[in-house]
Amino acid sequence: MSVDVTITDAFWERYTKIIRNEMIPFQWDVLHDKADIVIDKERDADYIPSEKSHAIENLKIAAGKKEGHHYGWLFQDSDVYKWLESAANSYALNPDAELLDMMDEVVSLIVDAQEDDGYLSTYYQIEAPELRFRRLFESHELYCAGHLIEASVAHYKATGSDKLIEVSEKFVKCIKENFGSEEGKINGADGHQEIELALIKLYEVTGKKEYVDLSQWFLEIRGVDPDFYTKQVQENIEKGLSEGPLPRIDTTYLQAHKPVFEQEEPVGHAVRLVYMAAAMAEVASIHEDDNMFQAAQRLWNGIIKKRYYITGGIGSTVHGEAFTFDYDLPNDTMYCETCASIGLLFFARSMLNNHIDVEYAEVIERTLYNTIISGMALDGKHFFYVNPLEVNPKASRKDPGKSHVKPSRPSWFGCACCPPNIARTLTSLNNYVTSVKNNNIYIHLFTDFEGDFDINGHSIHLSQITELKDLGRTTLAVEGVKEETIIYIRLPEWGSSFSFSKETTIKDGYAEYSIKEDDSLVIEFDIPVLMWESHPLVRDNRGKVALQRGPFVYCLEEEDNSSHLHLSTLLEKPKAQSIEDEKLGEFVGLKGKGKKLVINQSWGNKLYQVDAKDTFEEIDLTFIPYHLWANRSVGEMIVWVNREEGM
Ligand code: FUB
Ligand code: ZN
Repeated sequence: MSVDVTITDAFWERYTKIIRNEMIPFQWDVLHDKADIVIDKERDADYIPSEKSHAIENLKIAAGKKEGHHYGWLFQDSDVYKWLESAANSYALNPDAELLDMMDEVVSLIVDAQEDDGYLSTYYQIEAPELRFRRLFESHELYCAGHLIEASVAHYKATGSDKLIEVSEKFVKCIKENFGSEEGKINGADGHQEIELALIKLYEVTGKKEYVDLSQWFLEIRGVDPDFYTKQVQENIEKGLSEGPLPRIDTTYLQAHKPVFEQEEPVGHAVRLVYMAAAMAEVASIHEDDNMFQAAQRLWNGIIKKRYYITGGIGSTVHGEAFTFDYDLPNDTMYCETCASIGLLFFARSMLNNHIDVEYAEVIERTLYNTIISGMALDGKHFFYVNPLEVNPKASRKDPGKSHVKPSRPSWFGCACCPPNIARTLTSLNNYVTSVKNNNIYIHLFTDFEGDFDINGHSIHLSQITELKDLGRTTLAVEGVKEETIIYIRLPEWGSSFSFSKETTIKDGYAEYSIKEDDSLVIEFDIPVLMWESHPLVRDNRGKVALQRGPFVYCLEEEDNSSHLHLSTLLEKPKAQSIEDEKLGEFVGLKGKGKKLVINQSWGNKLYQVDAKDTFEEIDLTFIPYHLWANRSVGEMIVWVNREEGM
């Protein structure tokens, strides 16, 4: 069943152009250590390698083309693979010779760096071949293999060349020779999930079921023996391959504390959890494995119902880049890593592959239009790793507990997982717009696209044009209809008063539109400003609201509203207003009346006062879409704003 969707929306074309014209060449320079930039540590810690990327250089050394040592994280190779995937995706959108040359250079280097038996991980090749696959709690060898596989699939789809797929298949053969339940093989999974997802993609292009089986094996072996990783290290010490003492391995951080079927709640490192859960949902859908699906659904519920930010971010703490506990959603110390929201996007998409539920589609939208694109600056050359909901630049500078909360986007990071992850994700958004289930077509996203769908052996063409100005409007034109066809169009939760030009039935958050011949449908609706409140147990948001209009969550920035944003209170529901800004471009802002506490003279030099009399001044508040913040100046920002009681 083939589906071929092209996004034609100006909103997303802006991003794909920035990525092609700015981000991909910029990241190429960084990976080649040719960019004139300062690399930031993602948080204050001496051990973070931030002098240079060295990622291409590591591959050259592994390939024997250069001499030297490995530099960077154990997973530095993955930066190159993600870059390659984004270049391939971008090439698929708009082929150009320059990009092809750049990709060819990297592909040849990877081919040359691969060992004869298929192994590839520059750190272990250069520095510690004796420890290959022997320190899986931290080695990231299969994580990097996963990114290599994903790059090879994208490269094959974009160029038709199977040069890199061959590298991937050779590596997977090596992995299969080393891992498995058979005597003498390694009976465990990589500490960082990723290969599980990638193997599904490899299956999709090769048709080889063994790759899904291997993915399932990795998922199911995880956590069966929580001591697996410690035993590996212990054995290395005993064999004289490494020195003691034994590290304390937190298996919860790796989601290896118990088998996935027994994991009742999302814990540990957020990116790992969602990459794993996405793979679980994929395997469940391919193998129609309800047990696996239920396990994935439990993790889903644990995130979305209790550990999920309004901006689509996840991960409440920098410690272990991790989940914490239910309703613990601090706004100014959180993590909300860009990669974690990207992983959540994958998870939501994979859940939709099992069955259609509007909640999965809403999460796709919320992550994408808010945290994920907040991860990049509009110049395509600066990135957030952590996406806060509240920032005070002074706190970021002076409070060691907030060193990870950057008030502006750095050019690059010692750990550069996020920048190329954004690039590969935003160049493959066509995968998130629609689904086909039981020969019915589902449209999840409110964006312009053209698509060809193979339904019951014939091709149906859809084109969707959307408008999100004063009113919402979507126009759907359908061609090639030969028999009754049902199209479901998601009615976003942020719309109201929907009207339809043709007969439709509303079912589970989607408008059901049944047609027997070519036709078109216009849906019109209001786009009210939504004032979200949090569950009362979210301590940080009591008495506050977060605003949303359309798919966008909004924020206040110091640039428009002066400093001490925490002293401002919203007095009325703001109104949408078109804004044209030199740096931000054209967008819909929100403007409304507010009041601001005046720090009156009675405070003098006092820190505390009994019966302080509050006085306020009236102010105008201007909100901008969250993803646009930190593109103009460095200043305060808040998403959750005080609201007047009874408003
Ligand atoms: O460990 C590889 C990547 O680095 C993770 O996915 C990110 O969270 C960062 O820790
Ligand atoms: Zn990241």
